[in-house]
Parts: sequence; structure tokens; C-alpha cells
Amino acid sequence: MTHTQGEIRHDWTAETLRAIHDLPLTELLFQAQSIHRQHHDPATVQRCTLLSIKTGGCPEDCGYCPQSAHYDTGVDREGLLDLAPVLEAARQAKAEGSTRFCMGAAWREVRDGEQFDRVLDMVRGVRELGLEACCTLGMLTEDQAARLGEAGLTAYNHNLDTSPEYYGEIISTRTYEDRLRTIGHVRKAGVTVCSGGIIGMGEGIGDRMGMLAVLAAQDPHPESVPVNALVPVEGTPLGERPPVDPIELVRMIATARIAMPKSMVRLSAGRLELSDEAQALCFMAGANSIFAGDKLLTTPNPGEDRDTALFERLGMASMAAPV
Ligand code: SAM
Ligand code: DTB
Ligand code: SF4
Repeated sequence: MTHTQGEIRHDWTAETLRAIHDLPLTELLFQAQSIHRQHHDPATVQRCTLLSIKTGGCPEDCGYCPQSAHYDTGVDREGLLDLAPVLEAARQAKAEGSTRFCMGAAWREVRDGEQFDRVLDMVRGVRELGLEACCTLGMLTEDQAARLGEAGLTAYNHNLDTSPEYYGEIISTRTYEDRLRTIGHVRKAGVTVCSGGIIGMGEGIGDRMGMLAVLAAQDPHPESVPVNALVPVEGTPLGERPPVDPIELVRMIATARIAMPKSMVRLSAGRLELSDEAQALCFMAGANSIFAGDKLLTTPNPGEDRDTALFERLGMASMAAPV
């Protein structure tokens, strides 16, 4: 069976996706690239900049996360940033070629009050700069999602992280259903959905495919799908995991691209460990967005100089700012 038609489907099963994932790499890349070209410019990659607006001390126990209060990782706990430094960081991100500014908070969930109001001001300020604004703040109620939408939020990031079956091995303080509920609230508020996961946590390929099947069952598909390679952080339960095989990352990205042809597939955490050649294969496989800047939320990321050199070496362009 060939999937080069790239029709939008919501009935992908983990098994069908597995068959695609396991194709000879050349065949997989050809199919992914053919679909990619139907919906995207193959020479352009979006740069997004992350900023941790509230770092550390999170009550959740996500086994990969340096910001969980359950683990001793050396990440200092800090309060919510003020508006001015956030907008300054957004201005700098724009100057460095990013078109999306993503603000992350180490919260289990949003609470109404002064802090949430401040985040709404941040969203308004980022949008006024002509950037897409994304937030990732933990669980949201329907009302909170609507207020973010009214403030002009472009996207909300809430990852499924892994398959429903493997999820409990990694996180015990909230359920898969909790995650899907928040995503539903985001969708209902008219804010675009950014949802993906992490590979390299000890899950099987079947779990990766299971997660893609759940994402692709959403109608519409999440507009953006971050694929993270675990950044093992000392002190977390996953701190000793071996590095992800770059070819497995390429296969995951290609399968995500085939399952969700129109979505932005973001090559997210873990780029520091990848060679230029491996990143080139990820772009070939259909990744068309990256996190730019020398820091993700708390861990390092290739800085602007390295990415500019990468784009130059590959002859790729950064996506232009939205008008
Ligand atoms: N607290 C909010 C939440 O969990 O929804 C937002 C911030 S949280 C850090 C955002 C995402 O970052 C997580 O869902 C996870 O997929 C990713 N992440 C966190 N730590 C990571 C790590 N060490 N390696 C790769 N991805 C990671
Ligand atoms: C996503 O999927 N990856 C980003 C963003 N969404 C918020 C976060 C990666 C975090 C990596 C670990 C850290 O820097 O703390
Ligand atoms: Fe908290 Fe988010 Fe980290 Fe989980 S991933 S511990 S919710 S900051």
C-alpha cells in the first residue's frame, strides 16, 4: 500500500502506522517527502523561541522533567516573570528570525488570579509584536482556554507525551484523559493545538505509533506536533536513559508527517545531540519547525549561530514573519 496521496485521515491505527514506520528508510523518506511537498514548502523551516516564564517547583511527577519538585535536579524554583522582560525576550526572538514565541510555565494547572492575568498580558504583548503566541501552562478549564483565545493566543501546547498504555510508567499525578480534556478545551476556544510527545523514555515503537494514532484521531489534527527526543536530566528517573538513535527520530518524524500531512512537525528537544546530517534527514522526513535559541526551557539548545550555519549549509530558509 502506498500513502503518497497524503489524504487527511483520522482512522490511523498503531498497526498501520507501524508498517509505515518500519519501511526501508529510503521508501519511508520518499513517502514522507512526497506528502510533505503537497502541503508545505520543503525548503523552509519555522523558528520558534521558547521562554520559561515560571521555572521549577512543579507539583507534577513527570519522570522526564527537570522542573518537577519530586526530583533533585539543580533547577532553581522561580516566580512568574514580569511582563517587561518577557516582551524583551520576544522582541529579541523576532530579531533572530523566530515567528512564534512560546511561553512555558511549570504549573500543574492554571489558577485564576493576578498571575493568569499577567500571562494574558504577555499573550497580548507578544501578538502586538507581530509574532505567533503559544503557551504551555498545564491543565486549563474551558473558561481559561476561552480567555487565552480572547487575548489572541495562537496555539496552546499540551503534549500527550507517549501512548495511553505507557503513560502511567512516566506520570502518575494526572491522567491521559486529563490531557485530552485540556486539548478539547483549547480546540473549543478556537486556539490551535500543539501536541506531541517524547521518544527515548524506554517506550516501544508500538507506543510511539499508539501516540501518533491518538493525535491523528483528533479532528482536525493538531496544527503542530512537537517530536522531542528525551533530554536525560540527572536527578530525574530518566536521567540515565541512553541517547535516542537519530534514525529512530527520523522514522518517528516521517511517520508523524505521513499521519498528519498538514501539521507543522516540530523537531523539538534533543537537537544538541544531533549532527547536521541527522537534522537534514529530519527535515527530509518532514520536520518543518524547530526551537531556536540557546535554551529550551531549562536545558541547552543549539544557539542562533549554529542554526544559522546549519540553515546556510543546507540552503534552507527560515519562515518569514506573518503579516
Ligand atoms: N507544565 C506544562 C505541562 O507539562 O503541560 C508545560 C511545560 S512542560 C516542560 C512541556 C513539555 O516539555 C512536556 O510535556 C514534555 O513533553 C517536554 N519535556 C519536558 N522535559 C523534557 C525532557 N527532559 N526531554 C524532552 N522533552 C521534555
Ligand atoms: C515541547 O514539546 N517541547 C518544549 C515545548 N514543547 C514546551 C519543551 C522541551 C523541554 C525540554 C527540557 C527543558 O529544557 O526543561
Ligand atoms: Fe510540571 Fe510540566 Fe514538568 Fe510535568 S512536564 S513536571 S507538568 S513542568
